Amino acid sequence: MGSNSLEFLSRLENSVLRHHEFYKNSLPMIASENITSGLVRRFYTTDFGHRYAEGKVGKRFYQGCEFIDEVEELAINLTKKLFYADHVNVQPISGVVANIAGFFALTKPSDLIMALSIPCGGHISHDKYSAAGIRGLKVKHYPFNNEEMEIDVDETARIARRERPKLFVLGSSLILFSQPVKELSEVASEISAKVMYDASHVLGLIAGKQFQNPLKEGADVVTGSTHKTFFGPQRAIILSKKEIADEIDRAVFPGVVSNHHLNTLTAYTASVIEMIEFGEEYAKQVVRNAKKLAETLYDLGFNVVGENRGFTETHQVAVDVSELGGGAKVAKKLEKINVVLNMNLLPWDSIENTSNPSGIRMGVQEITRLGMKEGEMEEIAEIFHACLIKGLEDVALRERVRELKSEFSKIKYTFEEEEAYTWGR
Ligand code: DSN
Repeated sequence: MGSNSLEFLSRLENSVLRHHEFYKNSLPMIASENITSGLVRRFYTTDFGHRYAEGKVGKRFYQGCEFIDEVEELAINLTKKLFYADHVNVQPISGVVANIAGFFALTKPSDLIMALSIPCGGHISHDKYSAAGIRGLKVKHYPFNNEEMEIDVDETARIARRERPKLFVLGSSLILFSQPVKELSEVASEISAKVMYDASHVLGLIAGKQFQNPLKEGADVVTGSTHKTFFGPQRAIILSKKEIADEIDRAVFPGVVSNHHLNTLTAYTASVIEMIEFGEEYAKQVVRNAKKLAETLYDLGFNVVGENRGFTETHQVAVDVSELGGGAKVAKKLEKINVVLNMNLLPWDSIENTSNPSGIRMGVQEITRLGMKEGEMEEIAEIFHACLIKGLEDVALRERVRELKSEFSKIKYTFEEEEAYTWGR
């Protein structure tokens, strides 16, 4: 091997090792991430990842798919059981791809849809900037009650009866509470519209029966990425009513997915088995932890969002830090002490305010997977207070984070606990 190649390999390995070391010593609190178990990681490295399987189970275009068909069929059947879904498609390779497929199945270009604005929590793919935009849809935002952090259903119904959108998009990226699926499904059936719920953030909480199951409340389609509160690799699923199964499947293939990254299919299937076994216990602890973190932050003087409704019913906590310098400044300050989260627009922010919005958003799903409980949430809130309000030294606080984390290095809620952040030989 040439000396340049050796040098490049060494740089590559060094970056990866330092990344792992950083996460080992940090509090990973990005609300859209999670960690996978050793079991799921083993299924991530199967030969399936070198193969192609276009089409449906039993109706492929290439040979060699016998065992891939067995796995995809198992994934479909287990997912149906877990979510009480009539129809399941497990092929989307990401949440945005699942949403694009949903839009292709349920709308035509230039149709009007209603969705949450990005400051009110809507995902970028629900809006004109991304998936809804490339489908050519017109997007009207729901009226939103900032105090209650919820969609104004009566006003939405009035707008919908007048403007007759073809689709209501629910589910969001900033999601603290359940949403009015039942109410908007009733309005939708009055005006022959459909309801699509993007459950990416709360999929594991739904599987664990700790959050609204949108299908049971009348949604036609549920999309969701499988790696936030769910135990899977980065991938997605679509659940739907039987009567729109064909439209969904056609929109996925040949619509927006060709091959569907089959090593992540095997990993996903293993994660569904983990969810069936451990999902309920995990989801309960996630919600308990988020509530405790939010309450403690509030007691320490932080402006925690959602006070009127008990702060949160999900894995997320949002804090308005505009008086502490804004989301960008606060998120960077926390990163210096190894706390990883993101700045976030809040409903009272302008969409233009992306460089330093009012808020920070955090999720407790990964630290819960590592076994943290209410006591650790109190300690984390104290660390936030010491860093952001008391202004204590970064070095001492980084050490406090490292010490706290050192007791939580293994992945729980799985069949065999294994180290979370080790990699390599
Ligand atoms: N943007 C991600 C999130 O953090 O919610 C989801 O795609």
